[in-house]
Amino acid sequence: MQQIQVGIIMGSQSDWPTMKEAADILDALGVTYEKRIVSAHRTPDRLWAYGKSAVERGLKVIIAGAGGAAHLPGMMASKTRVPVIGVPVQTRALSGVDSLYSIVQMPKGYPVATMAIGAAGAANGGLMAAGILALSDPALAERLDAWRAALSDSIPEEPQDA
Ligand code: RP5
Repeated sequence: MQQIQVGIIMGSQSDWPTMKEAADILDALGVTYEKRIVSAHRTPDRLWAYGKSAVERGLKVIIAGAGGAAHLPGMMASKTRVPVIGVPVQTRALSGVDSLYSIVQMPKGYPVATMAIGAAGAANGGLMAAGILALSDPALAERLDAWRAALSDSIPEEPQDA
């Protein structure tokens, strides 16, 4: 069985449409991952067990998405030294600013690499994880360079009429 490199975790099933953006990027780049619902509030024991075993299970990066009182990324960063990328999920009540503030203001000592709110943040979380892994994986580095070049090439020089 292939070693899982990235853990994509989220606070709720309702976060999956956002976090799938990260999974799609990892699929496109050939990075192995698992996806799990791990809620800081509803399944705290699951959070603890996941964080406690992350290093021994060989995870290299964790992408954690949550919305509202979004404590999952920070709590995971407290429990494991595996780098945690935080994705603030967009909420209806406060548009995800609540999620962003909950994730980004970590106390000194336990960092979370916080992405933008919503789908772009989740996709960038996937790219950030791939970039970290590419430092020690030349084949992945080549695929990531090609992905970036293709995106660049897809941008027209002139705007078109609608
Ligand atoms: C958070 O509460 C989750 O990360 C989710 O973004 C938000 C709402 O969860 P549900 O009520 O949709 O399950 O814990």
